[in-house]
Amino acid sequence: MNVPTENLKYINWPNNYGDPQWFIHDRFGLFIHFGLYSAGARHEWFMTREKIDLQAYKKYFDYFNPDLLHAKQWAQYAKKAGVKYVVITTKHHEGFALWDSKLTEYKVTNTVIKRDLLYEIVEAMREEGLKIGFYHSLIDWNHPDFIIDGLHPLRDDVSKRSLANRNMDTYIEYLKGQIRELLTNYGEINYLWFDFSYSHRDWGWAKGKGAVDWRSEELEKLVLELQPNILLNDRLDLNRGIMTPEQFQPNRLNKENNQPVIWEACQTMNGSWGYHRDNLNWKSSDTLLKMLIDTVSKNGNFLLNIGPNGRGEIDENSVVRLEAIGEWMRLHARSIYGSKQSEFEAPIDCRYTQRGSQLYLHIFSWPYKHIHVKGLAGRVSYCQFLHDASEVRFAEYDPKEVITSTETTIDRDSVVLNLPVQKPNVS
Ligand code: FHN
Repeated sequence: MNVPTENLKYINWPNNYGDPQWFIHDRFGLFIHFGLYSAGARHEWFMTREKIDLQAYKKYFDYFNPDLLHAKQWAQYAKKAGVKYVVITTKHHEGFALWDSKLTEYKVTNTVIKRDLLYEIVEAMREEGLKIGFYHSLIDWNHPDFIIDGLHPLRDDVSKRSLANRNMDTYIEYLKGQIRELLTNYGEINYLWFDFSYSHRDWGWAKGKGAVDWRSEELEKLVLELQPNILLNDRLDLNRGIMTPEQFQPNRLNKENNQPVIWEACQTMNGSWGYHRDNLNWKSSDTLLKMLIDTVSKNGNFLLNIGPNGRGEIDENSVVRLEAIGEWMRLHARSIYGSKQSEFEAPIDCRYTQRGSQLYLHIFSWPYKHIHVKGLAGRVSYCQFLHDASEVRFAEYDPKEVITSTETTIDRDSVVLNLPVQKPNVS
């Protein structure tokens, strides 16, 4: 495949992966964690954290009935929030299939709801023009042949079962079979988000299996055979694909060997990926918005998570934040879509995002008395504050007209932009 020139500047992006231009342009995605754990209402890991054995956990399967799930409503919230793609959990670590898999009885069409919810969600998102990503867990706490390891103490029922009876190769064939179902029966899938394995990166929390255990090369080959234009993240532990740091904001451009990589920060609204009834660590809309802007200012994508509850509803706390971000995006999406990090260093407590020659100054703290904008001399013909102080638009660069300073009084404060005359020392 002829890799577009833009990609050539990104290392760890194999020629046989899909063209990432849409991803790099779109910048903003919605992560959706939804499964049996949503009915448990206390984080998607509660089965392991509380050492609940498979038999006891089965009650969530027996009672799972998201009767208030209206996929069209989910899609409308996503669209209005300004996201351009969604990544939905097909199967999380619990092993429950959100689609009508022929390879397991542990699936949504065997629950009270009986419907293939993944199909409904995918169709509704597509109708809103959103690209489709599938999250798929390599880990499977339900499958009899999956050898559980990793961060948390083994559940009693697992340690009782002799590990000798487990055959990871049998599990990997099952894993490949379900990937085949997902990438064959649901139309074009734009992004595959495997989870999780990070033995090659020192991000602390990820232990356990790696590319050899997952037979990652085979999985990758199968995915690309079924969906040749698909993008993959880097959690097959092959050190290639979209780098996906989670729950933290890198403090600099993500690079490897000093070359930019394609990366995406995934963040929760409240510290829990799956619905958590009692979790009170909600980030404000303002904080989430700044994280989006900060990520783009560092040439990354922002994947914001929601965890619908066991009835299939997106809770009010999440809706409020989606709507607030959507209102900002209504005014300023042009500083996000198609934008990336600027060649200039932004003033303190500000961020630049740049789209072509259009520079956007995002002012994070307000009121602001003076902003000294360095290194733009000769590159800016005028600066104007649009109606919302979170965006200042520098017009097209015009080397002829140089302004040395501009004073613009805006509704909340006057701001002085000093534009030195020397040529920018663009490094
Ligand atoms: O263990 C999972 C977790 O539940 C969640 O799905 C996140 C999302 O990036 N990935 C893993 C590590 O935290």
